[in-house]
Amino acid sequence: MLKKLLIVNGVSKLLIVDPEASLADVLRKQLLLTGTKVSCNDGHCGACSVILDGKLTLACVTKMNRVPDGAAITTVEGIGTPERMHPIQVAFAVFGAAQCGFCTPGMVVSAKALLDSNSNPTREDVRAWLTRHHNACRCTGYKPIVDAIMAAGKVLRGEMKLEDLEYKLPADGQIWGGKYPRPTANAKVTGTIDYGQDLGLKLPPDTLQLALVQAKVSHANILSIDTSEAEKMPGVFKVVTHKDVKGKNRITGLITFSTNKGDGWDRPILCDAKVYQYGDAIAIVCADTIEQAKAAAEKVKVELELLPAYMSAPAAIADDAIEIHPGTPNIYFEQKVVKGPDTRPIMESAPYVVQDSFYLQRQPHLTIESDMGFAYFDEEGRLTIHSKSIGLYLHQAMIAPGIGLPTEKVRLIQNPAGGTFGYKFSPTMEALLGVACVATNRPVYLEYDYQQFMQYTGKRSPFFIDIKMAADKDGKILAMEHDFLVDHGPYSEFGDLLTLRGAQYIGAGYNIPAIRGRGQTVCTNHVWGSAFRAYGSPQSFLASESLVDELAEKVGMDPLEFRYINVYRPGATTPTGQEPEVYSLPEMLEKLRPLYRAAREKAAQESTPENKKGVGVTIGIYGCGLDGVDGADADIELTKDGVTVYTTWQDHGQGADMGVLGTAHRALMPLRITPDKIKLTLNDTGLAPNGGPSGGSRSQVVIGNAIKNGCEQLVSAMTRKDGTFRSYDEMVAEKLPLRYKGKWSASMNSNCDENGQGRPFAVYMYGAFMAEVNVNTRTGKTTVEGMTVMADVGKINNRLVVDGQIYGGVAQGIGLALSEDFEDIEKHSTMLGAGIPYAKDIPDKFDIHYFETNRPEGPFGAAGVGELPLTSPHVAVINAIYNATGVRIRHLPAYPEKVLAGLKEQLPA
Ligand code: MCN
Ligand code: FES
Repeated sequence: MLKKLLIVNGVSKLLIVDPEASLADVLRKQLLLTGTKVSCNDGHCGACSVILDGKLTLACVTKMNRVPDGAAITTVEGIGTPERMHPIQVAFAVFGAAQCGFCTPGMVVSAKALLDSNSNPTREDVRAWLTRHHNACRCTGYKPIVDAIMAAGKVLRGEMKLEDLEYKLPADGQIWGGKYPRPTANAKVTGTIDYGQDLGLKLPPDTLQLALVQAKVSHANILSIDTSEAEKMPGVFKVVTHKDVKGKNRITGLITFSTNKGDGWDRPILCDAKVYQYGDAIAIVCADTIEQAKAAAEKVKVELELLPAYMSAPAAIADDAIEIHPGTPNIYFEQKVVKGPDTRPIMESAPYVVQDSFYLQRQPHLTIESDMGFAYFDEEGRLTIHSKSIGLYLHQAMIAPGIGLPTEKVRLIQNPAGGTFGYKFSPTMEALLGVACVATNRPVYLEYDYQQFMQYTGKRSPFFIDIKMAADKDGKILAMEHDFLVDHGPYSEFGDLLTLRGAQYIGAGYNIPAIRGRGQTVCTNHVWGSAFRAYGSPQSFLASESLVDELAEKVGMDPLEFRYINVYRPGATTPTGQEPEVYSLPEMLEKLRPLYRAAREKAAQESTPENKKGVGVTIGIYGCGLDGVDGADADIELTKDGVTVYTTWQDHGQGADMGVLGTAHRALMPLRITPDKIKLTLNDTGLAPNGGPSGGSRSQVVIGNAIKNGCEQLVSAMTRKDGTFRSYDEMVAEKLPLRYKGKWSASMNSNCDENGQGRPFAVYMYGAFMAEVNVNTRTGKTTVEGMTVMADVGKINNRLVVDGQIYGGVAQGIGLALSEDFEDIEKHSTMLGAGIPYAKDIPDKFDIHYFETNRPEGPFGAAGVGELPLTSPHVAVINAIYNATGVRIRHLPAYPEKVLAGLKEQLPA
């Protein structure tokens, strides 16, 4: 042990530390300074940044034996507090630079170190600094962070007053449509919000620490599991295996399509008969300390009979492939599309026909926070599970039978989440915590390290797509055919729904009178497919938005003009045969046209043989909601102090708090209450009614409508005959109800049928993307130099949130185009290895143009936004690479070596 005297945030602290412990662990666990976050533990993410003797330092990779005695350390807590925020923190809040907020303390500390060393940096200096210091952010696309640091610099240099930076309520008191900072912003920028890992440090002392015994192979029969040696290890309370699970020991995928050949009960909580993928949980060691739990996990002996591992859809459908789930074929679902007349004669006679094949990779979510949670029995004897779940009631239904408890005996609560981007649509952590808590009857805590997180959480499912399109002599699209495989990994959970997404979005945006298509869902042994932002559409648009460029070229038209004549106009229908609710695409392309022409001209002028510039465009569309009749509940209660909203609008980091507040405040405008009088009681199945999951960009529309409905009921109950309003005391005196049940359902919708035809969503989001790239022909490296987004997300609730959604989603699209993958289970299990984009990888030239078309079915005209920005920006990049070089990348990501190989093919033999 080492005795260290440190000056932490200006205060002397005497500490006895393990020389091998990291500075981050000492700050977090011994000093409870939990503003310093730990995630990658590898120096890749910067969430643990602190200032050590004036130098920006990654605390997770700094061992205590390297920290000098007497060192001065500044953490986020030393920069400012919620009562006295530093200008950097104020700027982060008002620029929307903190979304999930998990990277934010590290960013704030990094910004402080930068401005201490360079009081007047340029935007490029800021971007270079954040990149050099590995400050990664998965939510914001970096631009709001750079904006915030630049503004803070101005205040610090005395060029702007702090009051001018701070948010002020507009004179009319309206926050809808404005830039009100989200309610959690101050806690995020000061590092005072507790995420799951922070709450985990504050659990009762008898909490058991859990370590998983996980498969190190991808497909095997389990012959035996021997826990005897592990049970005898120091500190071990119990080793939980499938034998201890009282219920069905399965997480149900809640199959809703009768044509699915599986039954949805294919995912074990703890493996019993088979291992289906690398990382599958086989046992849980429950011990006093995490070190003891991990040591004992090493001693669990699992005897396996190896089986062939099918690591891609084509491998799993080969003639000699065995069934991964015996009794269910590896192709377990098929979705057809039959729209309009037969396509074959059209393809045979059309003047222009193109066809091609595409592959979109297994994109990892790469949240900065990994996955963790805890469980205990509450005062009513309910198994209570805290996690990052984004579908609390959904997950209750998916895990309760497996654990062996009635759903009402399982209470789920969402912790503040450091990003999910959809992976938390799948419950895994929740079920593991549940069975461990039931088996031990003690509070339990489980955390994945970053490698476990990468290997044992779902990923975007790869699609292999063959596609063909025909156009007439004027360039009007006549017909489309497609055939695709979905590599969904071993678990069926929502795989059918994902396949339907292919049917809904391949070719979306264009009026295509005749379509024949087929999607097949394939069981494989690679990591299971889970929801990922824009679910199913990046795969779909890779195929159709690439092929549309190819068709435009064949017809001899400019890609933007070709799109312009084919996009939805009145009379057009979607691939599912639905009439769009608005027609904003033509106007968007008109607005994009001059920008596009200027960009193409600039690219042509600036291109050199070594640095070729190009411009690509795409359109993107996504529905808001779950298919068919989606609905939500939200309770609105009048209290002595104001109004409380109760619902489950789970917060990934997107800004559920702001969504609820902005919508409720707008709906309660007649009462003229200020936003601070609206209290949010969210995301606890014990306290709030079911708003449904936060997926499918549904919350603003569906939950927003339920909130609006509840608020309207309250306002109506408070209204006197003369139009004035009763006070709380008057409502009580008149014995009028104080709590109102807001409800909404999309009853105008219908599910798609076996031919993929229906009216699945009442409200859609529409967009167009333009990417400007530079391709270095010597290295093959593509750099995105500019992004322009045209977005119709209906009327905007909060501008900061919506801007942030678009910047962040498009940044993930750039990563998808160029660097991100999870194919190699070892190499791609770190943030860096999986290709996370840093600040310099995302352009600073990044413009958004809004088209706020009123949505009659949306609350106050709003559509959703979350998924629009990741529908097709990656294809705009791919189309731009083609425009620059003539190389078309069909198998993503566009690694430099693939671009180089394409360039080589162009050379004369
Ligand atoms: N909003 C608005 N005005 C509109 C539409 C939306 O101000 N016209 C706001 C809403 O109030 C909400 C946000 O934008 O705060 C997103 O709203 P919506 O599109 O309804 O989506 P959800 O709230 O259902 O959020 C989920 C969506 C999805 S599906 C994923 S995945 C996703 C995403 O949002 N994951 C995210 N955005 C994310 N952002 C962050 N930072 N982290 C994630 O994990
Ligand atoms: Fe940066 Fe979420 S706000 S990772």
